[in-house]
This record gives sequence, C-alpha cells and structure tokens, in this order.
Amino acid sequence: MKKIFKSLIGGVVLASMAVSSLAVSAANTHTTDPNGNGIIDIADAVYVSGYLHGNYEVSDIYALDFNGDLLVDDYDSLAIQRYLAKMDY
Ligand SMILES: [Ca+2]
Ligand SMILES: [Ca+2]
Repeated sequence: MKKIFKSLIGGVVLASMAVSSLAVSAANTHTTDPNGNGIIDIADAVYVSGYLHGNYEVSDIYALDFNGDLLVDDYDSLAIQRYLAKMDY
C-alpha cells in the first residue's frame, strides 16, 4: 500500500510539472519591443537593464515587460536574451 501511495504522489508531481511547463509555453507567446525601434535585439535587453539600474525613465513601462508577467525585472532582460537564442523564455 505504501508503495502504491508513493507512486501515486510521483504521478501527481509529474502531472503538475507537465501543467506548469504548458503554462510557461503559453506565456511565451507574449513579446514586446522594449525600446520601440521595431526589432527585438540585444539592445532591448540592455534597455531593460538600463531602466532597472535607474539610468533613465521610460514612457511605456508595459513595453519593458517582455515575458508578460506584469513585472519589470531582470527576468525580462533574460527573457529577451533567451528569445534571441531561440530558447524558451
Ligand atoms: Ca527593439
Ligand atoms: Ca516581466
């Protein structure tokens, strides 16, 4: 019985991991152009980092939220780099 319970828990963990990876994939359809020049390149990652370091203010804060999680943080800069490397972000 104990062994059955353990494998049931393992199945639940695997199932929830599958669900979260699907959720991440769905979130990855969201992209923005942080510096608004019409292309997504490394300059956008630098732009997000510059904003986070207080180098300048921006007029469209939503454009900096590259990964669409409603936060502007280092993960957006990382997401741009991963996007450019054609990785999931
Ligand atoms: Ca851009
Ligand atoms: Ca974000």
